[in-house]
Amino acid sequence: MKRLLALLATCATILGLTALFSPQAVAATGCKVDYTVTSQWQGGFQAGVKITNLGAPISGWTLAIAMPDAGQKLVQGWNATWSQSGSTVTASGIDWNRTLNTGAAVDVGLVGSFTGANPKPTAFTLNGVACTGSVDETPTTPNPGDGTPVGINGQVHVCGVHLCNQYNRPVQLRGMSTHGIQWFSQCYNAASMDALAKDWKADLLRVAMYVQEDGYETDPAGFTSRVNSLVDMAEARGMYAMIDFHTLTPGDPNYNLARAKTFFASVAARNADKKNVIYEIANEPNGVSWAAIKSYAEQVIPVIRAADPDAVVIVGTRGWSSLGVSDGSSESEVINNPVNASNIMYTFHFYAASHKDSYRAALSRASSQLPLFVTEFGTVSATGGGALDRASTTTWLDLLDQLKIGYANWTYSDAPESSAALNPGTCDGSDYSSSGVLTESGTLLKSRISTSDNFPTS
Ligand code: IDC
Repeated sequence: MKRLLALLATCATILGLTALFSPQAVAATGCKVDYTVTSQWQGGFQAGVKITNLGAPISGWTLAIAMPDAGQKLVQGWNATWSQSGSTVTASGIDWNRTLNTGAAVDVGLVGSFTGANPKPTAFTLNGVACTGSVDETPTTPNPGDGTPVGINGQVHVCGVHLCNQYNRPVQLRGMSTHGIQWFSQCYNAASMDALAKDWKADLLRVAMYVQEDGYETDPAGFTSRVNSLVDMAEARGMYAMIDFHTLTPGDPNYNLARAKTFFASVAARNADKKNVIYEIANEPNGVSWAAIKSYAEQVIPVIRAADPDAVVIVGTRGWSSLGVSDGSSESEVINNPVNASNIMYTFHFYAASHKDSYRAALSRASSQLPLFVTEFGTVSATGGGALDRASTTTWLDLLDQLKIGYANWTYSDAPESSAALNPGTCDGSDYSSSGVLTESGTLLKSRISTSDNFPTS
């Protein structure tokens, strides 16, 4: 027996399988870094950095990125504390990503400037240990041959009451909304985006950027970068990205008019050449008249059009984007007084356990008159919690499918609330694909979204 083991061990060594037999080699060591330049412009760039811990669990980390010279300057970074000394750029873990178990990964990112050519990193260390690494250039733009939603449909536009693709044929985009990116940025990384694109076969990622509640107003430049980075991650996987200016409290979008103009001028200029971006200018106006919402829209839309003339813009509606129904009004206030702009759609939201037949009737009536997009809905009550209402959700989704109205579900996150698609704790790990990570709501939505799109191509 001993001889047999020795023989096996020798064969294993020859085959490079020593780890199976030698206890010391079982624990992997070191780290892996994937550094991706997600976009680059004259004198500047943005990069995403995925750090995977291949060693023992660590409760704090510092990544050092060696640049060939000091010609590259860190401008800002996110998801870590960033600094630069000479030609070394460092990032240290923060509260929620400080602990990295074996195999766990964290996504951070930076914006930098450079003179001459953009220098590429030459080495990475994590807590002083050398990492294996890869440096990728900007991902290629989706094209028709790649079979992705953006590759097939290209730049979308409004045609009659529908959203149409590059062949001028109506399409329904089905996908998921992030939770507030100020709270759940750990959920949006390469692994979770891969799962959304490949396993869920989602067409769309809605990027919910709250303006208040520790959102955009606290760090305009940082949130703008994070939104852009998610646009790039969606683009790299052929998904549309809906940039949601997530106003909620206060409900009058005019409170944030100046911020909206600044934000949209920036993201529209930066993303003008992309085909995958849709702008949603006010999540859920509430306690405010349709006239005030329309006035806001007519000031923000020209700012977007000036930078990105061909993108679809979606306008929130009265009563938490219920077309006025939750305020005792109806879609007729919009039909009788539409926003003075072309290539726009109107928002309709519902939460299946709270909003039923009267809301479905309003959506059905409106759908023959107004281009509509369900940019957010829940399978549960309007609080985002409570029991999943399977019957109402199914009735709603069947109706949206029949009317070819696009939708995004609240939320692709592991928030501890029943509207979330992922079980609590999922975003601390790297598995977003197995069925065990899905909540009841996530299981239902994945089964709906992953069915074939059959996008028309002629
Ligand atoms: C909820 C979140 C919850 C968070 C709250 C804060 O689910 O975790 O504490 O926002 O504002 C909406 C909003 C959306 C709400 C969601 C559920 O667009 O921001 O998210 N909802 O209440 N409209 C109807 C329901």
